[in-house]
Amino acid sequence: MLFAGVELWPEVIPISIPPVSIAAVVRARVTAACALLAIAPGTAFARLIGSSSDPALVGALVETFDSYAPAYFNSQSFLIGTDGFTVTPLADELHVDNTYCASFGTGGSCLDTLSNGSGANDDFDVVFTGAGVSVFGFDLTALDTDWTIETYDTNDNLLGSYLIVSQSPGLTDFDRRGYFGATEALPIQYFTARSGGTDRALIDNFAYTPVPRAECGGAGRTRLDRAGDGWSAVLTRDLH
Ligand SMILES: [Ca+2]
Ligand SMILES: [Ca+2]
Repeated sequence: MLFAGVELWPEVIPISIPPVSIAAVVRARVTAACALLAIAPGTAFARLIGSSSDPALVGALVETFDSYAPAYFNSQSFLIGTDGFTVTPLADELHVDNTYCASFGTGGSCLDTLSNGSGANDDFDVVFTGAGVSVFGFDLTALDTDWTIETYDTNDNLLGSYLIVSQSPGLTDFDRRGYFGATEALPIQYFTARSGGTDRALIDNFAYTPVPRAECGGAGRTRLDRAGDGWSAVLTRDLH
């Protein structure tokens, strides 16, 4: 283009780009995350966790039970901040013990499947707080009968079923040590532990990773704040 004999740079035609709000981006990401959580169980991620050093447990909260004095209970919550889980036997009681944990390689207090006056009591449920967990695992020792663990989502759908075989007679005495955990395609809201008999076993160093309580399908909580001349987006984690 020439003007009065002066050659100018080729005309630059401004392109009108509709502003894309960060709000829309965040909403899209929340929607994508919710879609990911809706993956059918068993199609991805679901697997047994067999060691406390499994990469899936990196950053997990760990309940050592050490802050709890020995006591029997019908139902007991174990919390770290607002996150945690509640252990409830199907009948009778369970026990926080500090006598035998160290003998089996853990320490302090641990969860003992012994009921006050009723012998071993190893049928119980564990319900996680909030939106559940993405993974959990724990030391399991002194196990002398088979356990079946079933994991469920918040809608009571079965996610996974695992058989934990007795540690004896393969292992003896204080060498009866093992680890069990699981991660699933959907958040785990609770699991059930059912025994093939009645046996006294110990659980310690219970690791779990809470699922952020971002709401899906209208239940989510995304906070968008207008700051100064531009949008700042804050995806909050609902911890109540
Ligand atoms: Ca402990
Ligand atoms: Ca036992």
